[in-house]
Amino acid sequence: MPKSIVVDPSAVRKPGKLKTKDIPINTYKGNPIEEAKKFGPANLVRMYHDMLLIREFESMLNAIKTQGAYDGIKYNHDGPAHLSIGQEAMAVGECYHLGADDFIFGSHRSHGEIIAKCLSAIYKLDEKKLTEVMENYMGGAPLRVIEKGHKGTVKDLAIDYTLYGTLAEIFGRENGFNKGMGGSMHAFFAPFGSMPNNAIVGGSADIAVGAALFKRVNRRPGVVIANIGDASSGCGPTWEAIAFASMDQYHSLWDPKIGGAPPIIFNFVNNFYGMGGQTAGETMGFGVLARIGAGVNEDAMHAERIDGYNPLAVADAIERKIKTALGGGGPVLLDTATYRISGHSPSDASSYRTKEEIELWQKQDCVEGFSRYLLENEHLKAEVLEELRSKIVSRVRRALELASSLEISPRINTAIDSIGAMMFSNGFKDKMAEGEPEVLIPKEESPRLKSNAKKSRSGLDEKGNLIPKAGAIALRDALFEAMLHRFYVDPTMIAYGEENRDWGGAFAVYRGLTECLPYHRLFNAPISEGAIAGTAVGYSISGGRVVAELMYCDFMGRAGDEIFNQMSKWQSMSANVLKMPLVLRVSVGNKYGAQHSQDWTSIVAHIPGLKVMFPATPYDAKGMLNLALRGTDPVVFFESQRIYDIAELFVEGGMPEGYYEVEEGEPAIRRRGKDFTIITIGATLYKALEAADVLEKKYNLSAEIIDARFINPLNYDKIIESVKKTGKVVLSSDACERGSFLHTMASNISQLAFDYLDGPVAVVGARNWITPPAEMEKAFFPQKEWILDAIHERLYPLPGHDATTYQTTGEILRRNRKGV
Ligand SMILES: Cc1ncc(C[n+]2csc(CCOP(=O)(O)OP(=O)(O)O)c2C)c(N)n1
Ligand SMILES: [Mg+2]
Repeated sequence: MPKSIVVDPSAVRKPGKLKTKDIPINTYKGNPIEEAKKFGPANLVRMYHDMLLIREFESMLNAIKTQGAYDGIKYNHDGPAHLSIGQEAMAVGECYHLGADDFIFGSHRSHGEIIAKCLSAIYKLDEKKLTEVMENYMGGAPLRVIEKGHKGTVKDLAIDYTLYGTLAEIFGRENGFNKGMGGSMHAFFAPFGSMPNNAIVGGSADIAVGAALFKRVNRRPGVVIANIGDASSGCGPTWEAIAFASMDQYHSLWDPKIGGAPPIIFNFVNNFYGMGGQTAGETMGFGVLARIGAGVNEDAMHAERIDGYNPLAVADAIERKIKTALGGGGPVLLDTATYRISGHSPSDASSYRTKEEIELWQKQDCVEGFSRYLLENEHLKAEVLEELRSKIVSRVRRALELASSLEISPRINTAIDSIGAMMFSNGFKDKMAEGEPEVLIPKEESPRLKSNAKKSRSGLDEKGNLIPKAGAIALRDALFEAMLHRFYVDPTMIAYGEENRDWGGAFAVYRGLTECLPYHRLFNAPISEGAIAGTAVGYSISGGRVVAELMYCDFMGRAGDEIFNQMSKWQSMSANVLKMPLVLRVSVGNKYGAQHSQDWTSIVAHIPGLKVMFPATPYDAKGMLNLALRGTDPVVFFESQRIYDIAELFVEGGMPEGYYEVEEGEPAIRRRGKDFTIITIGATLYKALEAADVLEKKYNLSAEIIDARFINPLNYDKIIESVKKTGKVVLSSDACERGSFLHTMASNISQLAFDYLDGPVAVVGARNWITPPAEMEKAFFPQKEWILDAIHERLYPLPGHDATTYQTTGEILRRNRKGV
């Protein structure tokens, strides 16, 4: 418990001096004799081969982009090609000591890293394993192309396979490693440990930390490296990733047998430029990037600047840092100094740097420099070098020939919605890995379960009267039961967020979990919403189930990229190679004013690739969370703070004790009726029921109340059936009306059931204002009167009804004119 770490005022207030650790700069001293002994000539030549292969591969892409042809093969490539010409020594040196179990994540400029990583894995794997990987990947489709007429060893074949799969991906072909769904900036090949490359600057930082967390928590072999650019040092998510990776708790609170901090190395591929902005000297203030480490922890993140123009200096650093990271002493920061001779992209005129500067680096070119080193030290003869070069050119040429041909390498068939079929993995798995979940006590001994056992599972007694709140199981208990169940079934499942542990989770949903789970399965995260979501992406795509929590959905703003670009897109960008069993819990607040009380469902619904759920009853809260926690898709799980303490009022017998799931995408009919259909999302359900009571008692009219509960996917069948019966529809939720998901529903209902509608679908959302403080909230969120008045003004005049709020079409026009 953190209570064991006493914050002692006498220690805190004592004078002293903080010392920072020295950060080494370029300390590698090359010694050709030692290097020959350590690596052996064959491996040194191999490194050169890999660098040259990357150089040729990217020179080919450069020729294709700028001249439309390479070595007589014409091709027009519409997509991007961010080349790393000049940076090859960094990639090859880094990957030399890495095997298939080690992961690297990268950026938009990662073709070289993919090739270096795959080749390094190929050299280490035996032929049987290589064949198995190639035969199984995408049903062996890319292999069938590259193996045709291939002469050479299985390792040779695997190298050609890597070039072909990568290039086909860059060209957007079905035989690409990700069926062409990623393209140049997102290409990767997971079986050899080349993990997603991210077109969002710094995007890989927190995802890589999540992958390292997965390895640590689940005791999996290997280290994880985040290859991120020097300019990503200005990105908030990069800093959040560093914060998350360097938490004290890995050492102070976690069981030492877990092994310490996640094995992560932040490798800043420092080419001294963003696109056209120079980091040191212009956009950043660190002078030397490695200085960042000094501010993070006592170890200064074991930071070092290393010479990225010498593959042996890079290999040396990685070898040493792997030990630190695997030993739990990380995180590690490397500032790998390099230079891209090529422009940011082939169209870059390099107006932000001088010709002289480029020439300075060209004179020290890492590929040429290493060939001189090999020749001088007699590891390679000039004729052999020429042979090597021509073999590489023919490899690259063959890959281009095969990948550029539309007959041999077609694109996927978009006419049959094959991209749609990849938006979700739609898998269901009880546990993401075999093994027994690590827990502190047997499930039956959970104090909260015991206390739940004393409460009524229903909110109503036998006579249908409301049971006092303290005596009935509430929605927050339902969520707890779903969480507890999965924690005791899936050994990979972890949960984290702010105040998740000793506090009991925001709004007491997790109260009682601390007693059941060790630290590494339930912990407090730093106030780093981006890293909370981003690490969860990394954890889940590495094979683990995770629940991340962001307290208020308003805080999704802090995790915008991680939710909207990463969580939503990696399954489909990987062509479902990756699965994402990730549930992100967020709540819709109230009482805390404008920055804590907005319903952001529409924003999430708008982004393809996310499942979106919003239960409004305890039965659904448990059944839907159970469903989400068995799935392999990313789910944004909305909860409403207003109803955390509500008990089950709809299901006879109340919320079941045992396990059950709610059917995905199916709305729930809460009350039958024939005159109106009122559809709600979230807590507005209860306002709709109040309105329905008035309709019945005062006007003798009945409303069918439908709780959508799912936003995506959503099956409209029950809704259309209801509309056919009533002809009149009101939609209501707590989200601001403009752009709300209700309008998507209204539009769909109008298109699907136009012939059955007696009038326009009425949308009753919250006002298009800031949420005012608690005392004025009723003027903001939909109330039962708004629903009644909207019916009266827009659908069906209620005899003798006096409208007390403004719901007329004239008012809709006025509000839109004013933009409120
Ligand atoms: C979040 C984000 N902002 C801006 C961009 C546009 N952009 C693409 S690459 C780049 C420069 C990145 O520099 P660095 O991280 O040093 O990587 P390098 O290009 O030098 O490899 C920028 C600004 C982006 N892709 N993502
Ligand atoms: Mg850069």
